[in-house]
Amino acid sequence: MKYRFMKMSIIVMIFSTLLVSFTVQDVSAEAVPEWVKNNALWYGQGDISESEFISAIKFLIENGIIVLDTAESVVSKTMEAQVIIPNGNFAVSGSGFYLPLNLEINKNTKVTWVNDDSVPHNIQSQDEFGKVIDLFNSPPLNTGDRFEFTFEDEGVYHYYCSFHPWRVGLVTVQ
Ligand SMILES: [Cu+2]
Repeated sequence: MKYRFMKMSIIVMIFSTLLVSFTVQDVSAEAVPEWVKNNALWYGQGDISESEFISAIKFLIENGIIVLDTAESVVSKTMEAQVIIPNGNFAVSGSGFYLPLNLEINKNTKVTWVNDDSVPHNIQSQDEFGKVIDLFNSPPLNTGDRFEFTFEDEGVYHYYCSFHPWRVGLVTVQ
């Protein structure tokens, strides 16, 4: 009898921990189905397996009875990517291409260009015909300077450096 009381205490502890670590919306005793409550008891008594007990918890999460705190922050999290302007990028000949030359990202990714070259560069957005457009346009970036732009819409975006117009790059947003 004492052993059984201990098992019940453990179940209560498990559920208390779950309730504290998750944001629980409209928690009422009625929201938790009877079979889930029974599962907790049966699990404590060793009548059902751990995986069966976990399925019950999963049911509560999938049906919005237990709401995970992290769900919203994952969706709104901004992704990040980088383009390096490498050393030697200024030279007409040579392989100082933007790294990567065609950056492929998802929507809502913040792209940071970093000037790793020994001379200033800028980033000027262009249309598909090479005409400068007012979308993402940086001031001159000295060595070590950064420029950021967040791409919110799908498409293929062209850019170049007005000091070294032979340097062109692409950002493809899916
Ligand atoms: Cu340049």
